[in-house]
Amino acid sequence: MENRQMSLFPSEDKSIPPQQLIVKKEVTLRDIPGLRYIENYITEDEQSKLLAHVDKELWLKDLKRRVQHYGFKYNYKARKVDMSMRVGELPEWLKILSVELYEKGYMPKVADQVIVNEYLPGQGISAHIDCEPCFQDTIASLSLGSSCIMNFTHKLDKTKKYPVMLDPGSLIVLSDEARYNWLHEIPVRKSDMWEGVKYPRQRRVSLTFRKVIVG
Ligand SMILES: O=C(O)CCC(=O)C(=O)O
Repeated sequence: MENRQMSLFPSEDKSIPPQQLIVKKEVTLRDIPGLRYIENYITEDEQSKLLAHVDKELWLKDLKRRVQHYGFKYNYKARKVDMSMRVGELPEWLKILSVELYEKGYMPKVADQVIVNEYLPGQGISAHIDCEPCFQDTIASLSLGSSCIMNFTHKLDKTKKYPVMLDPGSLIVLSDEARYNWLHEIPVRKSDMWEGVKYPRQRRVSLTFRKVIVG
């Protein structure tokens, strides 16, 4: 976001409005090593600004859900990305976030590829592990607009399955085991049950940051 004056992180600075002082809580899951979940990574205001950027851009409509690809186009069918798929630098509003993810230690390198996914109620993404030869270890995904449950299933032992509630404004980071040994999916449904409460889904947009392996 150009000229962004806000930090993504809470601060003691009394001049910062209360909305930006929401506590950022990080959760790691004992059963899924390498999975980090950061609540309130960005504020509601920052979500709205990011959504405004997203909504100015063109959507690709070749999947069941709409997507946008930045940096490199990813070929879902061939599970491939190479220099011929380079579509240019990340736009400034994504570059700022990529650099922040690196500087705050969430990603070991600055991401050079971002996929924006849009999920309307009733849309999801099937269980998968992100292409191993295409992208480096750590992958980070920012949720905007709506909550949803993401299920993690161990690739060798399908009885190991854990739902993780992704709140709007949260960040999820997959590295090591979580990146390579666990499938993640967003079930196709219109609402999620979490701790006995029903959460109807609204439009959710995610920004997923990756570092491409080239050559
Ligand atoms: O929507 C998300 O948070 C995850 C997206 C995802 O898994 C993908 O693009 O491969």
